[in-house]
Amino acid sequence: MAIGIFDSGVGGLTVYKTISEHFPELDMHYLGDTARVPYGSRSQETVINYSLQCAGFLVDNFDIDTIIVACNTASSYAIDHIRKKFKVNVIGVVEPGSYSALQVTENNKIGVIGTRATVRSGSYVKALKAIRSDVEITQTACPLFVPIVEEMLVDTDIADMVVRHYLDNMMTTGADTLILGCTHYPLLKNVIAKFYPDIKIVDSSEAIIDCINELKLNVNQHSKREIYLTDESPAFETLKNILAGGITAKKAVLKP
Ligand code: DGN
Repeated sequence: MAIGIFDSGVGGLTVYKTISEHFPELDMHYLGDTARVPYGSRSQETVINYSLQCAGFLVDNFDIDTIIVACNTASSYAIDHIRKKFKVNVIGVVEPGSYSALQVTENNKIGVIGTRATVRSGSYVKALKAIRSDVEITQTACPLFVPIVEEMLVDTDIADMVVRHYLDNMMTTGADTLILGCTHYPLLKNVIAKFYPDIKIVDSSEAIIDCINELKLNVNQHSKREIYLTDESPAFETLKNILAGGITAKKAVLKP
């Protein structure tokens, strides 16, 4: 048995890396839809359609029993559709991230950052309120964070300026907890912590580890790792050594 992970591109490798570290013996197949990234600026209908194709690729080609929807945008719009269509376990990042944030907040005030589409969907707000209705939530879309990560600008003044540009206002709301609601944002964790050392940062990729543990998956001891991309990706070449152990990507062709 194995896990299939998909993302709109290569950002989901943050999730792949976290799972690899926690479950080194598990077989994992990653699909990045690099031909059609970003999902964050697309319509709900398109995100659902693309996400079903990605899930279909994983189910058709590998003996998987679990799909991890690493992409927050896809998790926000398509998780119910994927659960309905495929008879495997489906874990997204929104519910586990919300649950973790509610575990750590001390003042019941939570900030959520993500792509425009994730923020617009209100998925984190719904998930948080479903668990605790009186929680106070502030959301901010941070569209420049993705290019900063993919252009390897994390350790520069540009990253510092952009982090402050998006987050200074949010920090005045008194939120004590911040959900990183986008695959790329964990790579900016240190920059965020540098400017807002008191904020508790929730990384959804870590939050899903408990969900995988709960599934009690049978492991084969193969530790097979495969990465598929729907198109060449300069961002993959940039990030593969940091996030994917230097593995070479194979070409994926998705069925329409
Ligand atoms: N993977 C996307 C997400 O987590 O929302 C970010 C990249 C994108 O599609 N914009």
